[in-house]
Amino acid sequence: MHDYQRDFIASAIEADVLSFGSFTLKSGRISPYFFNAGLFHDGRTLGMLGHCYAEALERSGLECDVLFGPAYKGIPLVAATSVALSVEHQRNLPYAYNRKEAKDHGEGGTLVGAPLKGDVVIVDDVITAGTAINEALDIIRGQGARPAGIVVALDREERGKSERSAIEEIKERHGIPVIPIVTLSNVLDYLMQHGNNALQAHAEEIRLYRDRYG
Ligand code: OMP
Repeated sequence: MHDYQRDFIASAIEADVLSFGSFTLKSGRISPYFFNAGLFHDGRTLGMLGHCYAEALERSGLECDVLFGPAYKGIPLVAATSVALSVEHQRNLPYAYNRKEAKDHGEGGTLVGAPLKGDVVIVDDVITAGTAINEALDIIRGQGARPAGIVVALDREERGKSERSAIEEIKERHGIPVIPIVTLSNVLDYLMQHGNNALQAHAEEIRLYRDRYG
């Protein structure tokens, strides 16, 4: 694990972005942990998030023309990532995001920001079963652009609708990479190495969940 990944997990635990208990997911599964990126909601942690997404993207070597943040949670993420890419990596990329409801006055439409052209990288929070990301892929293709890859905060390493993980399904079906800042395995390693007894007990529950759905 790199330093930025360790710092990311520590910040997520500190801000309750990564929390433990019993959570019903979008897929209906009951999970012993939940990752709520919306709780990174101040300037320092948003800056840290942008730094981590930019780091993951740079290290992947993935090239693209535009960044896209799916509404709603992807919107601050894509903005923070583009700032970090420009300031820390001298890579000034245009970015865009969508509205959930089409605007019927003013400039109209559902897309805001740079035109979606060429190779587009999606910046999103979490992929579990892959439903949310398929909508974003449709939006990009609908504009005549090409999805080039997806950067996410956490890969939950969970099965999608079939026996393979949702991320494996996306990679295979769309032929694009999915780049996480951290995986569930990174989180488990961190909890076992740096966590107190309570956090290590949560790690055990998460392992059981992974045995069932991973
Ligand atoms: P899928 O559409 O099933 O891939 O689920 C992705 C969405 O689930 C995310 O965009 C979140 O809204 C939500 N989610 C989280 O934010 N964090 C989690 O730990 C788990 C989920 C989830 O419901 O699966």
